[in-house]
Amino acid sequence: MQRLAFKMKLNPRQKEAYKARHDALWPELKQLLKDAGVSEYSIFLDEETNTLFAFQKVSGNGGSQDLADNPIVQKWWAYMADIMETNPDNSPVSVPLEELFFME
Ligand code: RM4
Repeated sequence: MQRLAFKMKLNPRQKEAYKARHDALWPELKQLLKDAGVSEYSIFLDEETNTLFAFQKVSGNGGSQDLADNPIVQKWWAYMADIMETNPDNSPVSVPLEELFFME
């Protein structure tokens, strides 16, 4: 099991919309993430910079941001694109973060 973290960018004044959409996460996306080996997936917001900090455990070769070929993920990214910084394919701009400390 590997721990992954990455940051993304939320558009200004979109905290409520972002949280509401995630509170209603599509069941098919949740199942897809679990089937891909993603667990303990949380996303935090730094309101000062609108930076989203994502953490997840992964049991496979990649994490949530490595599922770009999946149509459900593509549909979700298109759905979220209006409130996030995205790449031309609607994927959220995601910057991997290096773990410097871990305590059991
Ligand atoms: C995020 C972003 C991620 C996705 C989660 C569920 O806003 O779209 O790629 O894995 O939602």
